[in-house]
Amino acid sequence: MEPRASFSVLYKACFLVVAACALHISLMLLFYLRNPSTENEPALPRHSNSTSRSINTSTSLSTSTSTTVKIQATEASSTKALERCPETPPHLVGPLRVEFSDPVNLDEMRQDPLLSEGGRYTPRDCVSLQKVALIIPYRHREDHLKYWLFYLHPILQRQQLDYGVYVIQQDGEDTFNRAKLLNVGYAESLKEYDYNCFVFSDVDLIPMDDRNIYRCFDQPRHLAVAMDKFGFGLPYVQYFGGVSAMSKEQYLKINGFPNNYWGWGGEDDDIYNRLTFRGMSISRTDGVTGRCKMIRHDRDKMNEPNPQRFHRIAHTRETMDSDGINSLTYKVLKIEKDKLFTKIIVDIGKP
Ligand SMILES: [Mn+2]
Repeated sequence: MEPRASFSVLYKACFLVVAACALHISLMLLFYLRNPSTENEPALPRHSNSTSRSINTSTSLSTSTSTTVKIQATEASSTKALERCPETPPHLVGPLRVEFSDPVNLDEMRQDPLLSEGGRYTPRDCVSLQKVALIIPYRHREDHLKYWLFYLHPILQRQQLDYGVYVIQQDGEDTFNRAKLLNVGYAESLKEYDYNCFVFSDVDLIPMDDRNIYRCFDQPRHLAVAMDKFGFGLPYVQYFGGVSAMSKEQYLKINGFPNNYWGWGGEDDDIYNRLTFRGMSISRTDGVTGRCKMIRHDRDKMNEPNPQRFHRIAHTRETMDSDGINSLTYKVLKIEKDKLFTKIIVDIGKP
């Protein structure tokens, strides 16, 4: 081939390549000018990706935020959803078998995870209608206390009470003073929790029907309605002994209980006088639901019938404003926490 011819071929080829390139560039330019965003095409997916990721992130963030909000709402609504317990507790069983012949074992009860130290219990599935302090005046009655704890804890739990058990032990061997110990129980239990109802129970009295609810009512409540020792009836209509319940307001309205009834008897009649003098009356359940059993026992030493009781009962009206929770003095010697009760050992002086 001639060099000139080969040059011409080369020239043509180069021209074609340049022309193709020019066409390509101009087409590209044209395409770009018509649709500028296309230039970002390689970037776009990343950008959109990052946008969508950031959207995702913010979505997931907002999702997680809304989840948190939802959780908080659920928590709030679950506390809100924890409704007041019903007026009639749903798990009551009615008449109960109460026997004092076989000894009781409290070990199993002490394992109860629903009970907390000091004999405290709060229902988990609803908000209890009342905060109840159970107050037991006490001395030398260990066996009776075992039965009381054995029978009462399950009953009080079925009754859906937010409760605590306080055993108020009179220290020393001087004459027993039930009413003063009850006053101490009122004052001491309130130091631990905002109780609004107080059940004052002898250690040897066990209800035979869990429908007799150990809480407070519009009027002071008498709970030992039909004791076996009185032939399952009341010894007299005004009887307010054994087990009774008063709201904080009712208790304060009568200035609490008398502090100067040393020995057996009379203090419950004084309390009855107080509540009538303040325009209140006794509330009770019926004579069947109100049945209860007393653990048979000999009279305690240093709890002889109080010979002054009749004289004192006759003067409640004059004495009640100066003798009561407003004049109570005592000294706490020891506070013991058992799983099933709080024992407060107290020096209340002597007659
Ligand atoms: Mn008794």
